[in-house]
Amino acid sequence: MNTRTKVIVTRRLPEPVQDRLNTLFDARLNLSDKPMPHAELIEAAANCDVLAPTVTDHIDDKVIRAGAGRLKLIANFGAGTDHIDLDTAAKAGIAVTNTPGVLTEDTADLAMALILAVPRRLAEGARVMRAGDFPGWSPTWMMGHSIGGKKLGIVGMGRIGQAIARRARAFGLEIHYHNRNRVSAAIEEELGALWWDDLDAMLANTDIISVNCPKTPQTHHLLSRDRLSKLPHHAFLVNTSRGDVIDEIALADLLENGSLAGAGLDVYEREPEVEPRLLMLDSVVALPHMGSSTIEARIAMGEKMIINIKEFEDGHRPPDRVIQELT
Ligand code: 8YV
Repeated sequence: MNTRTKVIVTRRLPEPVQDRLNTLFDARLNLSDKPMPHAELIEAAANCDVLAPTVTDHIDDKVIRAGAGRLKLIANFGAGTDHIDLDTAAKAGIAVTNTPGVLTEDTADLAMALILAVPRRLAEGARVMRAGDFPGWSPTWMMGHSIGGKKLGIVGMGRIGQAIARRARAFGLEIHYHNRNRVSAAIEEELGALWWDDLDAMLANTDIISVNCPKTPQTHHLLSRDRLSKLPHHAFLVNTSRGDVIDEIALADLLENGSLAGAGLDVYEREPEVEPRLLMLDSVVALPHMGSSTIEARIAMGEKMIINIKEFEDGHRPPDRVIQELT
């Protein structure tokens, strides 16, 4: 009888991670990388000790209940756990872990790239070149907006928000932030960051907004149509968190009618679907959810996931346990 811990991984992971999983556990990998339909997730949950999903898997109450009995741990590959029904998992006594920290710097780099790319019209310029439409230099052509001296409003000052603030300071941006809890005075001082208790007031006073809060029931459409309308018309909006935090249709409406100057988006409300108008506008730089997509981050995420499984298997408290208050 096989007594090794059975781990089912829902997507293909970098080779060194898969090799390590094979060495340590009785691992069932997904070499084709085809996302598992809901019925397959249910079947997987019922037949493993550890399920290792990613953001593309909807681990709802049905999947979790199917696992009740054998399934002991959901070891997510990724930091966000909004795709997992944490409440049902807690009630079923199934632990959940994630992989925070190791993707912070890479995600912050991508956010900073969008903060630069949208006002400076980088994607538009690259499209012009590719189309062979460069008419030669002109004093008034392709004018964007300066970055230095602008006010950056960070919505969600966790690890990634802070890492963006560090980068943004070097580009001469003024740092403003809104967060449920004010960060420590030492961090505020280091980042030169000004806390706004009132999100609406901050939005009305910033030039570039960066969304970095997690998706929770409280942050669903935090940037609603009403809030987006409070942004100055010259404002740019960047989202590398979760699409659901912004009302995507309202965003497209406001960009289309010029009530907002531009947007840099890496995440969408209904991935992989994207509101088509966002892909047509020159003022939008749209990326395919690639914030943590570096080989270094993805291997580190895999290693973190494996450490969580191993510690759990050995009877220890896994380092990245996601704690859910029971409701
Ligand atoms: C990951 C992310 O690539 O970690 C997260 O929460 O959004 C991404 O950067 C993805 O979640 C992998 O599951």
